[in-house]
Amino acid sequence: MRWFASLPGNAAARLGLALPVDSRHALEYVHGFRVSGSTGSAVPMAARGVHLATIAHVHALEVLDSRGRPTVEVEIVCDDGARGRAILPSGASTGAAEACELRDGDPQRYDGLGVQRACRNVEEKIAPAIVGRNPAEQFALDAVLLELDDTPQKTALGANAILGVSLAAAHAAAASQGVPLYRHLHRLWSQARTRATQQQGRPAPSVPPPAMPTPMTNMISGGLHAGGNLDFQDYLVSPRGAPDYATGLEWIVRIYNRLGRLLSEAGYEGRLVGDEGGYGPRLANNRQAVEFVVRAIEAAGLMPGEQVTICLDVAATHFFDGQHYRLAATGDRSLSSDDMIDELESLVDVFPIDSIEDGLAEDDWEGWQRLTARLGSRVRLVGDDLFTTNPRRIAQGVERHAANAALIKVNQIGTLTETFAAMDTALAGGMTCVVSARSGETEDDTIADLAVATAADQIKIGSIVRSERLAKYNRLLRIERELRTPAGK
Ligand code: 2PG
Ligand code: MG
Repeated sequence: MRWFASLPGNAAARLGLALPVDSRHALEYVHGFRVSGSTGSAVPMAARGVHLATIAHVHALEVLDSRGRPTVEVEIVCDDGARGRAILPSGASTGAAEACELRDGDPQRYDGLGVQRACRNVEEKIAPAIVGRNPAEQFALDAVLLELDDTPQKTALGANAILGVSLAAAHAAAASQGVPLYRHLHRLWSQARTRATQQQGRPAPSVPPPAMPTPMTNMISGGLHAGGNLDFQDYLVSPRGAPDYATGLEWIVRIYNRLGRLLSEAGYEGRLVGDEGGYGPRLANNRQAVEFVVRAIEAAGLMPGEQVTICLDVAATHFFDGQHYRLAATGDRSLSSDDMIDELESLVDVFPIDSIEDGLAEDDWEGWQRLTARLGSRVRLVGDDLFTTNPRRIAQGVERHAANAALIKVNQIGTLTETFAAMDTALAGGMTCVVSARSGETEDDTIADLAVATAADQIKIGSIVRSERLAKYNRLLRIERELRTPAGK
């Protein structure tokens, strides 16, 4: 039996489903079949009297995100009463290769940012194609979505419409099976990795069980996320030495509070915050921002570098003019790629920095190669705009030795299946993964479960204030308790 037989041809090929999946593991829960017996023969669950939920209704609603901008919410209701809901995030410093966020462009409503067209696409174009399907068949469902919109950046229906359905289906499937979302996603992730390795003839990966990621948390915001003057977008901390997630979170909050006090005492803004909850002071330069964060770690009674490391999201694309990197905070300096690499190296030499995201612009591939050759053995070089969670761009990075880690943002690519493909490509190429929120967020906490399910190295949610961020941090606290608690307690 070819489990992908019911997929539309093109979509199956795009998702890399050209091979029959015959392993016991991969057949489990696929298309309503469970493997039974040592021979691995598939027995339809329906034939054994197990009811398979099907999608009965798909609703879309225009709601608001943390910046007060419209975004898409999708709710899927199954015939067994199970429901799943997802609300889409939105970026400010976006990469050019990101999937399309479809906006209405009607200046009379929300300054053109309305998403009513995307909502209509969900209810009028996508819903008829997926009603009656089992939401647990994520790969088949995503293949249908990709068949409906086969444009490279999902410009026909909008990635906000497509991803809303893809994620809401996962929530509905988890609810229908009575399992936490991270368990359901872990099962899908295992299947995705098995399938990819079979297709590419790689040795089967060992897929670790669900595990807590280390947070990477915004302390000071600059760039496009805050009104200050700093060129770099995020100055973050990561509690690498914390014994567990809950302890790490307490450290982060302590550092954040100490930092606010230090900034205020020095006469800088230490209360008002940027889009992601980081402080937005007008400091003299990028270096001073890092110095403040180091002092805050020390003021919290923690050891910089040992217990807590510093991470940067330079977001260099937004100050690259095609030729030069224009650093305004430090006297309007105009730097070449090599100057920029020198600048980053000089920071790594002095401060306990172990991760730099988007240190160079999204299409400066040669620069990225030199940056990776120079600093790749000392720090994690994370591609965000560079990769846009796109498996093809990540594969290019692996091939060219550009970056050694991938930022994973579900709305940059637009389906769960493609997100898994991006993560698989990164891991198979020796990169680590950082699951990330966007600067525009909501109460949706899906990425917490995604990071746990895939045992991602780190998660980047923004700061530890504002409830759209805390929804994820708090979800992680609950998951950590669940993972520690024996079943049924
Ligand atoms: C980033 C993200 C989150 P945005 O650059 O990593 O910090 O920002 O969502 O604006 O792209
Ligand atoms: Mg970034």
